[in-house]
Amino acid sequence: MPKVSIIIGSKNDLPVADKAVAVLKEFSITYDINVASAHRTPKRVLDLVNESDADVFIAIAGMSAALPGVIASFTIKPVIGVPVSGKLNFDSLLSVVQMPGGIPVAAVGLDRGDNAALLAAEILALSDEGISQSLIQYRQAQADKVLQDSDEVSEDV
Ligand code: RP5
Repeated sequence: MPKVSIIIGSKNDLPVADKAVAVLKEFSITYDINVASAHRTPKRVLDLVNESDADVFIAIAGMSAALPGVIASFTIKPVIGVPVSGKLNFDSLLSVVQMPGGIPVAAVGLDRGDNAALLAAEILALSDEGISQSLIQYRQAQADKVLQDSDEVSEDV
């Protein structure tokens, strides 16, 4: 059973994690979620990664967001980093994106827990036909919505 592990740096990051959870539930993807801080509980981060049976990690953190990179340093599984918005925004964004060579993190936009889960689904879909079909349907539904929206707003004056 494909699985995603979500780790948030603080309970205060939960609203961003909820966006990821909503998508994972929509695709019936198994997940777990834990709070662990790269700065406050580094040993716990290591233990969570070592003991995890997940295929993909989603790491969500704000400020000096070391969490995604630290998780990536402990595993060769894909890590998707979600920077959390705050007073500055560039702090977490750059902390997640600007990884040194050799330890990549797949970064999504500020607070984009939804995109992180979709990217995780795309990774899992490489070896899961059910998730692959769900993604195709999801894309079609998005396209249909755009056309429906266009019909609703279009005017030909
Ligand atoms: C980060 O610092 C957490 O991911 C959170 O986004 C931010 C602030 O943490 P709290 O002080 O709100 O717990 O490590």
